[in-house]
Amino acid sequence: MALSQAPSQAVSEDRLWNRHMALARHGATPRGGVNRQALSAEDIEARRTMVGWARDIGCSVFGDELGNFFIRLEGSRPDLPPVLTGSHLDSQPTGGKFDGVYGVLAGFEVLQAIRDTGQVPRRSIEVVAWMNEEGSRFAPGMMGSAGFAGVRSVDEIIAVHDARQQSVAESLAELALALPDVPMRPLCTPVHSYIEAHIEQAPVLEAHGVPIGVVTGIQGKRTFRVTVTGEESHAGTTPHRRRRDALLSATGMVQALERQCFDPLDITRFTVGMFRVEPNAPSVIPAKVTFSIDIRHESSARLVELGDAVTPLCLAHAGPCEVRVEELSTAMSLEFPESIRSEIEAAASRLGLGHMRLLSAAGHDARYLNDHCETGMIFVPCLKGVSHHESESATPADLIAGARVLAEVVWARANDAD
Ligand code: HGY
Ligand code: MN
Ligand code: MN
Repeated sequence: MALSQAPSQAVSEDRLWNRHMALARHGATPRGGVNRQALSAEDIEARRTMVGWARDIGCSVFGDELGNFFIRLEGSRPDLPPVLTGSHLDSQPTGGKFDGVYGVLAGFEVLQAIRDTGQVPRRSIEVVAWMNEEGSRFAPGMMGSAGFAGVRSVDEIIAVHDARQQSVAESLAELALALPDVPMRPLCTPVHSYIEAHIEQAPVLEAHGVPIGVVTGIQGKRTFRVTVTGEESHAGTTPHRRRRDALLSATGMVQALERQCFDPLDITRFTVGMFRVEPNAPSVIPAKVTFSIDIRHESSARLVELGDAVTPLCLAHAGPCEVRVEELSTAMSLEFPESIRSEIEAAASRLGLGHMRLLSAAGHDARYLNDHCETGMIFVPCLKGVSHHESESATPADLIAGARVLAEVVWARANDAD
């Protein structure tokens, strides 16, 4: 292997694809998707696989108290803050093989390519798998990156419970028991810059026939949990005038919120993805309904208006029930620095790859790194823009193209003069 070969020329399309298929076995679903929720047994096994791969190429691995997982390629100046890349390994319950995983494996492919060329970067380079980006098991998502960046406290994060009342703290203890040979290090270590590669999860790149997305920023997002409390009673003997039906009140709230968020320009994104009825029995009037709200908009001002209307609307439709509205996360629209955006563009141009700038409608851990260090994102197309679905797909050629651009940017930043 030529020693002076650029890492972007040493990445391997087959190796990258095969690693995606190997990790997809952890939490594989019968319909070809992945259910690998945060800190689940499947998530732990995917990490175990990556620990093996990392050690096979001479990299070291680390964890932190929030379950973030790091793979480190030592540089000639290990005292300098590293260049960080990566994403997440956890998935939605009916997730796909590429959401999050691509950023972790593209970063790892860059490390292996650098090793294969026999070169040593000046700065160390680390690949991270953030804990619980998706927020499907423990809400809200992006816990690992938010904790790393100091946006959420450790105490707040580890106290969150899943639907079976298991806490993040208990799950982190299970992780530590399962992978005892992954050394721990302090939560927030200095970082020179962070670049995350991700599938676009929307159809823009595919529609334009462009292989590389230079991500300009991430649209804002506010999430809520609403708890409606009524009273269970007999479906056959309880007259309407005596009912405190939590489901009727909750559905009234959802319809009112949908009307409030209706947007003729179709820019507003309003979703109730989780709706839990208790006791959920056909002949019992629902005593309690818990539902989620996910509102997104590229205009922060509009997002403030929409989010601020949630509580008054829920109260107005409570009827005979009580209602509790908790805002779980509040994240305004953000822009990535021009410095990294233009480096990604220049890298794509050097490699002869078409590229275009676009805003991310999906959320990413890069949100929280953006206030911590110079941060940027690289998108690659996915089939029909479909994601958070078991049919999520991408092509080996698009995946390796993104990895080449990532290699160019990471290698340049790891060898910068300052
Ligand atoms: O919901 C999101 O935007 C991310 O894919 N978890
Ligand atoms: Mn993701
Ligand atoms: Mn996702």
